Amino acid sequence: MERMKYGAVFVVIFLLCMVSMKGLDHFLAKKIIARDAKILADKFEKVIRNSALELNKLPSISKTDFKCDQSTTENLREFVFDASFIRWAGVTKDGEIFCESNDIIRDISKIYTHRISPNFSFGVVELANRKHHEWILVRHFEDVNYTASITPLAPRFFVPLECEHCSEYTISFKSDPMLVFGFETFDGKPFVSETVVLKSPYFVATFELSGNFEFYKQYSTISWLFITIFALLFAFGLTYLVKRWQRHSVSMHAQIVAGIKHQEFIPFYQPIVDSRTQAVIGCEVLMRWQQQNGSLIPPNQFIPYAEANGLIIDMTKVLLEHVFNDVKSLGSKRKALFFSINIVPEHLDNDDLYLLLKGIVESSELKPHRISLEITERLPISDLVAARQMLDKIYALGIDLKLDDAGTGYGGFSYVQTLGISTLKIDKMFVDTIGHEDNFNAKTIDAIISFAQKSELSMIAEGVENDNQVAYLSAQGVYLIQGYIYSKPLSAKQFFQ
Ligand code: G
Ligand code: G
Ligand code: MN
Repeated sequence: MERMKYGAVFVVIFLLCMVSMKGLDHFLAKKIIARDAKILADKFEKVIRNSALELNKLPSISKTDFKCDQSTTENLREFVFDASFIRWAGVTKDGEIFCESNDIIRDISKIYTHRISPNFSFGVVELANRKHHEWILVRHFEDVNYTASITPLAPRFFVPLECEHCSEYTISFKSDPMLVFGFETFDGKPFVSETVVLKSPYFVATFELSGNFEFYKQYSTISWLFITIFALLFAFGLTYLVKRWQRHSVSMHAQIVAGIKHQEFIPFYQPIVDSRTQAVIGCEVLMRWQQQNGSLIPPNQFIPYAEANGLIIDMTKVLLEHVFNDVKSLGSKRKALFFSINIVPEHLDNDDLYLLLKGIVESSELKPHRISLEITERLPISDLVAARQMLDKIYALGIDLKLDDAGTGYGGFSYVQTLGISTLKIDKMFVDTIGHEDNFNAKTIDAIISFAQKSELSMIAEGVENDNQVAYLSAQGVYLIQGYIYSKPLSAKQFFQ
């Protein structure tokens, strides 16, 4: 069962990893293809611009003056020889050739051109077999033209490709006259395609590079072997971590359950002192985990887990029983100190806490006014009305409620009123700002105090560490102090002495 579970976890992680690596590879391939498409489009533009500059070097002509003799033919021939991309040039009009650089028999009657600047046109001659085409650049005069044939760019000349028949490109001039041409060398179906838009003051053309699966594969940079090995290792590692984490939480859970059974959650007591008289008037009960091996674990190592996993309820029960026993055996003759117990919102979800408190109040010397609850503002209460109904039952026993960590969390004014809070515990965070009046929170402590006074709430300041803080608080009317200045949390023995 266990094996199958982790097997499934492994397979899921493995597949997810494969899919995402392949996705990444695809993404990268598309990026490189897009870059190559841009290179190709730039080359195309450059060839045309270059050829136009070359054609501009030829002398101006008109039909009446022009004679095709030995010297003009020779000039054209030299021109073609010098020009980079031009393989034929001629003087033409309406598909008729008057003079040409070399006597290749060519038919320029089927020429489709597109105006690309005031006196230049770009075009294609469609050849009989339609497999190839010629690029044509025309320089216009009044009644006669220079026409040049340009070597078309085959993609394989500059896109690093091993496959001959796996890609094509098309260039389309969308405006009138529509002109579409390209290289159709495809085997199979197009798989990827990237588009670049060419814009000049005279025209807008769309350049599109497409390829079949074979073409796409060349751009793929992460191999299947690597992906598989990586995914295997990754899945192994992650499954191992998941397993460890599960074991850890299972053992945490099991250990706490055993700890509850053996009543290992014991109270420490931190005195709360009236700074006017220096008298201890009560204490906060702080949980410690005393394991059978003798180690004492502080709450931050298990309380968050216990609070999140529904274990805190039973732990609080164990804790309360210890408090009750401590009072009975060590503190019965002592004066009426109160014991402030930490609870979480979940404690108010059902009758358990209420019944436990009721039992203690009815059967022991711990009178209700000596028990107090503190609920933290750090955790939200989902149903305030239901919580208040439960609290009313507890209040009826004579037990009151303090707001712990006041000012740090979800509470707020309405919360205090709705829940019927008796006392605010001013968090250490705000006490720490005393003497640092530049701090923003320094204003907050005054606000909290004045809110409490207006609402007629009692106050206890937490985390008080020096005389300065005591003096400041005292000047504001806050006399009940809990903090290292008086005492750290103490074991039962130390506290009751
Ligand atoms: O004891 P210590 O001083 O380290 O307390 C650490 C935190 O653990 C405090 O924020 C306190 O609110 C919380 N804590 C201590 N005891 C209990 C307890 O019995 N129940 C709950 N819910 N929290 C506790
Ligand atoms: O439940 P609450 O978060 O209020 O618990 C009070 C916490 O503050 C406990 O962890 C307790 O040990 C700690 N504490 C109490 N007094 C002082 C103090 O003066 N200084 C410091 N640093 N911590 C304190
Ligand atoms: Mn507390």
